[in-house]
Amino acid sequence: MMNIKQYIIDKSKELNIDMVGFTDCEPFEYLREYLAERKSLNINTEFEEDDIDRRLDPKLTFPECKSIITIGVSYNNDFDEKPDYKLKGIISKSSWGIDYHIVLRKRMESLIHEIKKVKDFNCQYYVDTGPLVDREIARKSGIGYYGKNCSIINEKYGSFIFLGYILTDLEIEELSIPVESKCGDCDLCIKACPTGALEGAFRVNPKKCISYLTQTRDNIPYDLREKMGNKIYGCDTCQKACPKNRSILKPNHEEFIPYDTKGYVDLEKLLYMSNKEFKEIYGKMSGSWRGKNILRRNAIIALANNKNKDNIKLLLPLLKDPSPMIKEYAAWAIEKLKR
Ligand code: B12
Repeated sequence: MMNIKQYIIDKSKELNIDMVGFTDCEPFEYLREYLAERKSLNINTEFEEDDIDRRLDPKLTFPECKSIITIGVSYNNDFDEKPDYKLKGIISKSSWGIDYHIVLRKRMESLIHEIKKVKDFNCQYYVDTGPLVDREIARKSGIGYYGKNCSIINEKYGSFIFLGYILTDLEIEELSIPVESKCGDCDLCIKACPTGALEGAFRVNPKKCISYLTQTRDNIPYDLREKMGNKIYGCDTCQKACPKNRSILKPNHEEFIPYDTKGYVDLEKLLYMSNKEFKEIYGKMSGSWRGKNILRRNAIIALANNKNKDNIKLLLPLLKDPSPMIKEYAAWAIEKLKR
């Protein structure tokens, strides 16, 4: 009989899947206390499944689950071409090119298709939006270890990797072996975080994380607005500071080349862009999922942070914007720039 595990590993390579690993479907009971603590401190986010049981137990999502195939795909593309906008905002690497949910789902669909050629099986697959804790599945599957910034770091590809998993009813012998954390004494990520969101090793307070702030619809506290700089979507600071992201493999997958945006937004243009134009330029990137106004809000914060009084005239028309959120942030930004 053929070795299904080796077959999956071989097919993954052919399909441009950089990392693949295998684990069982035992619940991650040991994370229960931490998840409950985050909830009681109100630092869990609106982007995660609320039901802790469902976060921990794969069988509550897929009752027939016997094994999990986990994939990792690098998005650490080199791209240095800067657009010549007068006022630039930054888009994090996780939102370069085509939305990773689509890219990884396609990779997994192709893999499932290949496996079905040799063995019939049932499965469910997820990227980011499933109820389970993706990073824990990746750790258990040997894809990588937790960095002190909480990101999963793969030894060959670093931490700029997206994760996906397939819950299956396949019997897979010889599961992957998790890798020990290799951060050692290094705490460069903790020191680099502009807001102190990394409150300790392996402890991120999402409510202070700039990535969260760029996505939430909640009101952003004034002191944190100031620390967002000109970040319009996501934040790469803790990963850029990480030495484990140096001297690593960079497959430079075509899908994550930021052809449309070059990794930046034109702040001036974004503020007054039509929905149609927004869709054309930013529609394909993962960072557009919260809609145009959230990114416009972040652009207002960026204009306030760049401290140039000339920005006031750009902001004034926004005091009449149909969105109460935009009006409020514009008023705050104008006041801040006047000082
Ligand atoms: C909510 C969410 C966010 C929130 C909260 C982040 C967070 N850390 O929880 C916000 C909006 C801030 C966010 C930001 C980002 N996210 Co996000 N996010 C998620 C989501 C939907 C849930 C995360 C979650 O479960 N958090 C729960 C808490 C408990 O997890 P945690 O804080 O990471 O804590 C872990 C460690 O503390 C560890 N741990 C606890 N105690 C101890 C003790 C020791 C000794 C050790 C070793 C470990 C350890 O276990 C915990 C559980 O995994 C997942 C997808 C999913 N469904 O799982 C993506 C996901 C985690 N995000 C991802 C990405 C890419 C990002 C960003 C890099 C995007 C960006 N550039 O802006 C940043 C990174 C921020 C960071 N440093 O974590 C990837 C991570 C890939 C990777 N290589 O790790 C994921 C897995 C999506 C995916 N499928 O690819 N995200």
